[in-house]
Amino acid sequence: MASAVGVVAGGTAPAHAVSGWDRCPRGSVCLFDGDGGTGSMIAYSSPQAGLGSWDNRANSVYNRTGQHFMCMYPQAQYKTTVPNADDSICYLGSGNDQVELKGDGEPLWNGLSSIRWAHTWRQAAGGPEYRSWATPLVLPPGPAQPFADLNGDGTPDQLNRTWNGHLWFLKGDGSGVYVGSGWNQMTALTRHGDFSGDGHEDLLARDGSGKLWIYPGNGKGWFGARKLIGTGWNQMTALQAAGDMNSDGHDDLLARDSTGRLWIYPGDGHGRYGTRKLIGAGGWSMFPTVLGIGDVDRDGRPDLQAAGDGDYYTEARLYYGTPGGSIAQYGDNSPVDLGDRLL
Ligand SMILES: [Ca+2]
Ligand SMILES: [Ca+2]
Ligand SMILES: [Ca+2]
Ligand SMILES: [Ca+2]
Repeated sequence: MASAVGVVAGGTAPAHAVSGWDRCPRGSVCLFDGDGGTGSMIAYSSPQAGLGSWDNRANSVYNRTGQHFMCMYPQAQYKTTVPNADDSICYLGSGNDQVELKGDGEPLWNGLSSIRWAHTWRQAAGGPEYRSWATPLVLPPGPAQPFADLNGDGTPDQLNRTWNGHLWFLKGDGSGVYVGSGWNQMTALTRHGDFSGDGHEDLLARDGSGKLWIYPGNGKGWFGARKLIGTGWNQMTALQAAGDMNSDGHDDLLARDSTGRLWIYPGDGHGRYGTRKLIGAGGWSMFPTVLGIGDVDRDGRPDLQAAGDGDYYTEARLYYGTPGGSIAQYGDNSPVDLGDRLL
């Protein structure tokens, strides 16, 4: 196998040679035919659907890849012995994990035959790179949502940036459509609005140098050629599009600066922004998340949720959009206890 490097222990060892687990090169998963990293070793740099001469031979395994998720199977092709049998081992480790395989009662007593590791659980267990997501409701086709509907089918959809910077469009049926690569260079991404004025929802992205780009949506879930909106946006610690906050018919952008103030940048419907207006005088830095959640009170103006980690629970505060394009906190100053719910 091209990616495998066989190393045979024993023979004439050079002075100060590493031994045991330490023989395993960084970036590799190593199999040993002895316990505790002893005996012969083979190192792999990529997952193995079959182990060749190492089939059923390993007694200990060292995941030194830095990738936290690994699954080990008793059959080739990442299969268990009997369908639905719980005789594979999948685990979340540190990415630097030493595993003994053949203790009494261990699932892999009869031997390891394939092994896979990845940055995400779903990939290690054989799922797709993108997050599998399906809308809980099957709705008839309807008009496009005010936002959160990139393909205009009347139902909200998602974008998923994976660990390696790939962007996927998830339309809500469990499938994923690959949009492109290189998205990890972006330090902020936000959608929820038609900023170019063509009726299709767009994506805004800030790169590492502080440039803010618009990726115009094509109405099908992916994007046309990007255009530069402006520079200097890396002074902002959060960017969030939340819809048309000031009720002028154009979707707007919210930005939090490093002193915790919240600003609205009114969109002009052509991918540019007018003079910003302060809507939060300070204190917004306590919320890691500022989220446009749509029109909660159905007054026609989009509303906001701000959420952060409290001492004992996730807390969130709801802010209603007000006439004139500002916001007002719902209720008193107490945060809402959301328990462990996700937003
Ligand atoms: Ca949709
Ligand atoms: Ca657009
Ligand atoms: Ca507006
Ligand atoms: Ca509202």
